[in-house]
Amino acid sequence: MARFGTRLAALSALASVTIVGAAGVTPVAAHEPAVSPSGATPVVSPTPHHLVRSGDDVVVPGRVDVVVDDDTDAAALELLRDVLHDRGVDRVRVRDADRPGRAPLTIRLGSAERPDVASALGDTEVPEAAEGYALRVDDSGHALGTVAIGGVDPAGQYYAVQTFRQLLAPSDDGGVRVAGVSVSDFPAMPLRGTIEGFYGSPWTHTERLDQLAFYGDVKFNTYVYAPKDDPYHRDRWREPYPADKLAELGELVRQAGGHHVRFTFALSPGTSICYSSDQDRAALTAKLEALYRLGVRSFSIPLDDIDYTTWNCEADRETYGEPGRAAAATAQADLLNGVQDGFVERHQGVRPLQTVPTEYGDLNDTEYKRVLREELDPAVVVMWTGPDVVPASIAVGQAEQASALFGRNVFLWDNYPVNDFGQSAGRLLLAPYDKREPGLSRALSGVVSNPMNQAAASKIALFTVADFAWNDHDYDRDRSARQAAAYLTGDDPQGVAALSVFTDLNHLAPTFGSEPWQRQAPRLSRQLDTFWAAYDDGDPGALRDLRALAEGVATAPATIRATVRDEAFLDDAANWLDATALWGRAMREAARLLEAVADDDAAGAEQARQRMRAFADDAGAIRSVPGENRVEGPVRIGDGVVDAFLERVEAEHDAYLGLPPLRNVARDGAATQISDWAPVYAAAKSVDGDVNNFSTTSGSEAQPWWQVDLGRSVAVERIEIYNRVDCCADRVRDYHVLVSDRPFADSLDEALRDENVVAHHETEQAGRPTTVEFPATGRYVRIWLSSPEPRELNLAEVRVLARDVT
Ligand code: LTM
Repeated sequence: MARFGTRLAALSALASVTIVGAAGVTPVAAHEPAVSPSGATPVVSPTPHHLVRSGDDVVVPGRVDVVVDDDTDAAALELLRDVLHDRGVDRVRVRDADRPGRAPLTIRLGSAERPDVASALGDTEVPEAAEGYALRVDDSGHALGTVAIGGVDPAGQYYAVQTFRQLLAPSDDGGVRVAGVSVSDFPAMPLRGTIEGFYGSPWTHTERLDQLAFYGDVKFNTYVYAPKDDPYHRDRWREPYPADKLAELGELVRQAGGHHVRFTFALSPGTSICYSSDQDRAALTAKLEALYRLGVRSFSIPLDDIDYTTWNCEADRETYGEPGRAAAATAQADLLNGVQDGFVERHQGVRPLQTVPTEYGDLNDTEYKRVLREELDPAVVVMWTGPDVVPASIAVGQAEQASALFGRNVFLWDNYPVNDFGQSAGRLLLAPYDKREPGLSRALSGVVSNPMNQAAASKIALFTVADFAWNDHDYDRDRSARQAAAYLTGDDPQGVAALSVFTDLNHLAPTFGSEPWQRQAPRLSRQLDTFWAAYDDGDPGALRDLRALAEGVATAPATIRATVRDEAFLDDAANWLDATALWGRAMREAARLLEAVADDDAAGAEQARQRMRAFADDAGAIRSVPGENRVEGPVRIGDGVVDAFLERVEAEHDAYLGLPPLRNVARDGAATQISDWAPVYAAAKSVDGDVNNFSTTSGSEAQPWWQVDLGRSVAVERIEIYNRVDCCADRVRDYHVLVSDRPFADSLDEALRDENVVAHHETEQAGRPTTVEFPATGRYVRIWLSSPEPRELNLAEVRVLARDVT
């Protein structure tokens, strides 16, 4: 519990809003500024359904009485003690209602129906919903203050204390005050939390313990344990957990319970199960039994990402007929109904079984879904990932459709902010939850987020998912993101500002297509647009603003390291922070370059340009941490914004030097290669401006080549070769890069002998794009792989930078 104190210190500081007595009723406004101005209503996350000012703030003295009874929730009481202690209340007396009070402040904590709590709540409405609570802070009538904290159930009490924590703030005299408010609150979604359901390196035990404590803070009540790469969860699902793993699971179950989180144990037998085998069913139940003995009361049998059109045993053909979608659904329903009847319903306190069907990410009415709808026990909870596996948006109508298809309100498994797939190579996905329509709580039984392999770095997105799940109607993306930054920095204003620079530079969400649906670096790109407009207008303040912007980026990492109290977050983000500092330094040099141009200082401009390039190259060479991002790659920060800005600065410098603009003429060219591996890896993929896809030759060429016909002769200055982002960091390749005005000969040797050809031999530096400096004039550019292995060439992007006079 030692770390709990540290976490609380950060949490309590989060509530450092200035609260001044202001009687009157102020409903929570959806677009309220995150830092409350003096006298304003405090900002609480997740956003309460109803929070109004009910009176003046109440001083929190050094002595507080907490009135409890047997129904007071132990976790809520422990949290309350910690919160008070952390705020300097050194004498907390816990007593029952019959004993007289002595302290200047009395907190009544328990069931909202307890007479003394109900009376102190006055006209504050107690919601009916499970996990709801009412809270009232009152100093009226006498000099003594009262806080009534009443839960609909034990979880409600705990969530009320989480809200109380955020109502505390320093007062002008150096003491602490609690905001004079009345709160009626409840979760919109019954199930809220995460599913550790990604591929790649599972979270560590320490990370899971930390996550579970965090879930309590953000009012998540669900954690589904389903790491694809835990062998005992999926590949070797029949085998019992070894004793040490079981002991860890037991500790997680206890940690979850202490934070009102339901530890949901998932077992994925679908890759090898024989549905009709009594032995397999017994193995499955035995595994669930072992977890039940540890205290688990919630179970899931996910059947995602399996082949459902073949059987794993001949017996299934005899029992369920020829394999196919309908037969698969019958077999799965049979298995799941068996677990629901034979295990869940025969064990006390176990919640309805959960599953992920094999068709989980679409809205097509198939035979599979029809059979499941008709044959699956209605008690079984069915997950759905949205209209797609990684959907860009989810509308209420789509959730209603899915619920109709599965015959029950579906449980959303939202693949957000998961980063276990190719397009997120080298990325941290830090954009707030977005494009989930308010009103989804009506059509869903809940939402769990599938987070990143980096647990602590996922907290930013998870904080915002929790906000949405609790109150989807009042969800405000920007306010939630700001509150997440405040949570991580203990509301340090500089820390919040630096974190928002950093999250802006990593403002992406999981995306399967090539078009990101969350815009990268939206704020910086707006700021740079404003700068260029002012610069083009000759505004003398433009360069000053640019310097400030560059400074903000360059110094954000150090500020984050000084203010974020979550060491695990800093570890997860380390390489991205390092890269941000370097991009910021490159931007500083860009500002210097433009200043030198304005001062007609040619030497200064040239030196600044070289330093700018060097910082940018170093930033581009930083890679994700091996074993963290499932798909490793160069760390990508503000891509498409910062790099484009630096290119524009170079163009300004070129114009100053009287050079025609340098342009990537490959984008207009016709790309071909010696052979194609498959149409999706066509040569043209290397000139489409998207580094997420790539071209590949057939895999068996002795001397593979790729080329682009530029359509006309141009003055080539530089060629940049980008390898696949998601592989081969350790491979060092040798290239011959040739430019010619005439088509090339068939063999490299012959081509090199051609006097029309200008060739460079370049050895790739691991993890960096290869830059080949020319000049040469020509229409054709060819890249020949000259190292013997591999016998294929795969290129993400080739940029041919030419001084284009036309
Ligand atoms: O989404 C589901 C149900 N299954 C898998 C996840 O395990 C995986 O993390 C995500 C993202 O790659 N995609 C899936 O299909």
